[in-house]
Amino acid sequence: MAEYMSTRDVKRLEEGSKATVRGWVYRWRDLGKRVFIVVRDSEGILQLVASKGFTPEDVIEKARRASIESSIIAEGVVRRDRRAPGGVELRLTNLEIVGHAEDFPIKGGEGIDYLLDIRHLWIRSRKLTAMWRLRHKAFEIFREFFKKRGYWEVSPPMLTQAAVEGGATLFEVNFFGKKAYLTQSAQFYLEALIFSLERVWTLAPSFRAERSRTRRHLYEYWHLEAEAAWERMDGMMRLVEDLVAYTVGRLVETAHEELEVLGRNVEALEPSRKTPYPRITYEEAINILKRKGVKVEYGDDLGADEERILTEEFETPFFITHFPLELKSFYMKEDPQRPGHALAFDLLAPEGVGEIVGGSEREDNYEVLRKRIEERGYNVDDYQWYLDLRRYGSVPHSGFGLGVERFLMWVGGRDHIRDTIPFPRFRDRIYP
Ligand code: NSS
Repeated sequence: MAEYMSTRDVKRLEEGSKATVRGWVYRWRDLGKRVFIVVRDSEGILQLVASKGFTPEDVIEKARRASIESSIIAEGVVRRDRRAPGGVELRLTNLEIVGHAEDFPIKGGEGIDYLLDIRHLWIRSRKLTAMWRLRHKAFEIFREFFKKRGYWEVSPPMLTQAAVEGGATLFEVNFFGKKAYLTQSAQFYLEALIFSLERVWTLAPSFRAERSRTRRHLYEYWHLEAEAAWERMDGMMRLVEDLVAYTVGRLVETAHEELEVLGRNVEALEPSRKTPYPRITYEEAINILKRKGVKVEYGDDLGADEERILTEEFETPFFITHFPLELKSFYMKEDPQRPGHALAFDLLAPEGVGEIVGGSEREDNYEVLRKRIEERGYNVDDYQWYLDLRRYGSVPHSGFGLGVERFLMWVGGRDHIRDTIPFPRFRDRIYP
């Protein structure tokens, strides 16, 4: 039985070593005396060469029939050659075609709608594969970070009975004849869990029936959320910037190949490895926009366009704080120093990406919170369990949510969110 090696490991072998690899035909060229195959596996690509005089005739014949995307097992001898991708090629001694591929429907240059219909095949591309690997590494680093900080990982429900972030983006589910919803955020469940675990986090899907179809909105996205008892807004902002700077730093160190395949200018990420990140208030943000000739007034919400213009002012992520209360969610605490303003923060990523994190200190007083729920016209009964948390040992607390795909858009240098998740749910498609 042959020992299989990854294409990456083959590149570390000495000239003349024997190796067996398996993967899929990525490129193919027949030059008569020689057939070149580039094979790809999860670790990268490797050039295989079948040449007359070295490779047995029947193996050369098989190499001729190895169509693009066929799965193959190849045996050969390592040769160092500057012209080969990665500087190494394998001179074939044997080849098995395991699964012959029909004419592959992606050849390059196809339109986006066509490609989305065959997403299940498109996800094999080198760029997208680099993104899945980057994503995996980011998930690992997030977990590492929270472990270091003493946060407990918890598992909130996906089926819920009320809105966290307003009714407009709720997905309704028929729950045995009753109305239920897909979760918009784990926040309220995390808040319930801090009364025993104090510091908790989770990484789970969130669902938003967004009205706006933009390049940064999904209907289903992965949400990294954390909540901490005793923590005030400032401490939570420090946690968020540490998390982002740590993750960016570790990705730059451990994912340079992925970032290179993605064509990311890694230099641009360097400044973001250092904290603190700049902090501006909502009012300052409005003034910057006005100075830049944008038509906005104090009290307006900041949309994607305004955010993009603000990102021109910074080369790292930056916080916007102290939004007018009515612009933000009902559960946010009012700043006693600045009545009418929320102890809330957004973190915006540079290079045009915009908001990647939303967080706040939470209102921890029963009466105040109840009044807020009523003022917004929500049904108090739906939120009774949430209000209860303020009746039994209430505690100051804060938390945040980071949109994983938004974060990957920035780090991976993608200008559309669909490039950051294998099967994106956006526009009106749920296929494949
Ligand atoms: O609505 S958020 O701003 N805030 C919350 O959901 C809080 N309840 C989180 C918390 O404090 N635990 O969403 C948080 C982030 C936001 O900054 C985006 O990065 C991301 O979630 N987000 C999205 N990403 C992709 N697609 C959509 N539709 C989307 N909506 C929010």
